[in-house]
Amino acid sequence: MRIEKVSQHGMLQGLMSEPKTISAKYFYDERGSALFEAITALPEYYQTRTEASILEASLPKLASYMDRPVTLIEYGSGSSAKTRILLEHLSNVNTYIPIDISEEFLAQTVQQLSLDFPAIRVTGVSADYTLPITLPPSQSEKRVVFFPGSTIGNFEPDEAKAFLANSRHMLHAGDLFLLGVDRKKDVSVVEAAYDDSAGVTAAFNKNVIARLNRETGAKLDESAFSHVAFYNKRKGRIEMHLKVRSDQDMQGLGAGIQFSEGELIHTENSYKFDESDIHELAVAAGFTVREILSDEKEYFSVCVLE
Ligand code: AVI
Repeated sequence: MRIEKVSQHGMLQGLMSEPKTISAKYFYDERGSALFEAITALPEYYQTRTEASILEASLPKLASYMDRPVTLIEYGSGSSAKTRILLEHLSNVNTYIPIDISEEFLAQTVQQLSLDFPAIRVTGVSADYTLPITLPPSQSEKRVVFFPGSTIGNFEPDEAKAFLANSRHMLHAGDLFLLGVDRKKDVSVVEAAYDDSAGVTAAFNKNVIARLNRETGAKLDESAFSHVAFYNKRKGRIEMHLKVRSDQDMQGLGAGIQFSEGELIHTENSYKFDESDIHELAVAAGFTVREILSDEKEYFSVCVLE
């Protein structure tokens, strides 16, 4: 009976397992998405600004790869902030297809970009980009997929390979895949990025408890969970967890699920990559690595895959 009830909300699935998990996809409700935007501007979260600086510094190089009319396709485009750098400077991009799950957000982005870039045809596709997608027809000769932000790091290694391999199927010889990846580096730098001094990442992580309360009637005490983030060196990933500070019983749809003091709920993995990881991933998915563009400290890379 309880299992039947639990299956009514996806967030509860992982809470039935041992150890308990909540899929990272549940971070991104309206508040979670706003908190993530705030994370990208934090001093400790170097990823976003570093990737933008790599793109800016690499524009001539990127332009040389885009020697023919290009359709730029972006997975999980959000506000398309980084893409603006490409749209502004890569004159061969004549079509831009942002793909995002949030239809409302996408509509706003498409409207604004169409005004800002009247020469570029902007067609939004509202879809879950991890599933097969049919793209609108385009007249360009070359397709370039852009998947920034090291979102690939939130996939498990096998999922990442399968996802890239699937994406490759919609590309033809000479098309490109631009993949943003966060690099392996000093542990203290990575851990600070996931446990910032202003507590924004902690709020982002704990927002899933608020969401459980709202959407399943769980009646959990939000202050009874604390944010934990650490680098797992063996697996090459940052792990985020919620630590239970005092025993809690869920109400509502998840009635019967109990949290014990000291228990960890695993909420996210964020894999980091060195050069050999990048090659292994690309080759397993059927791509060739044309070039790895990085900042001076090699904190982040934009990989040009073909
Ligand atoms: C979206 N993704 C690439 C972010 C990351 O760094 O793994 C999500 C995030 N989690 C905590 N801070 C940011």
